[in-house]
Amino acid sequence: MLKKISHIGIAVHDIEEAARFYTQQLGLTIGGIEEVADQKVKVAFLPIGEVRIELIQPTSPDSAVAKFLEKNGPGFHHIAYQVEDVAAALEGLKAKEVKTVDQTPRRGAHQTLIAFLHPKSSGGVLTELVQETDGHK
Ligand code: CMX
Repeated sequence: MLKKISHIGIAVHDIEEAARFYTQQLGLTIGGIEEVADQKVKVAFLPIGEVRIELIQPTSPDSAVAKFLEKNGPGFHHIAYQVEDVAAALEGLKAKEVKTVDQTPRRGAHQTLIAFLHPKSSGGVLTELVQETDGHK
């Protein structure tokens, strides 16, 4: 079902400030910054090999990421796996009694379809499934 790791999400208070470590000290390049209004976040992707580091900054105090930052401070937030068909993967996992955050897929950054599994079902690791669509950037 899983094809590869798509990205690793890191929660940050300020993308520009956090990105300095990845660009100036680790030598990565920002592939783009995008607002995902639906999730009340702004994200920056920094490609490394086939994987991307995703810096996530909340754009509203009631964003899930704002709540995470309040409780834990900045740091690792989620892992995202690429799948061929996110709706089918979600149904398959629900049938295996995995608790999901999303009941159906929704739009993610870069014209992807995404769904989150609940950390209570995955050993405390927030897990995202990602399907690239035709318009994927
Ligand atoms: N990793 C691990 N555990 C997490 C977590 C995370 N990133 N975020 C929240 N939790 C835990 C909390 O610590 C809490 O645990 P306890 O019950 O043991 O205290 C539990 O999940 C519930 O957390 P909460 O703060 O009460 O928040 P909610 O129930 O409102 O929401 C969650 C939790 C995971 C459902 C919500 O954060 C969510 O929907 N996340 C997915 C959406 C998201 O993060 N989008 C931004 C990503 C951007 C992108 O890549 O597109």
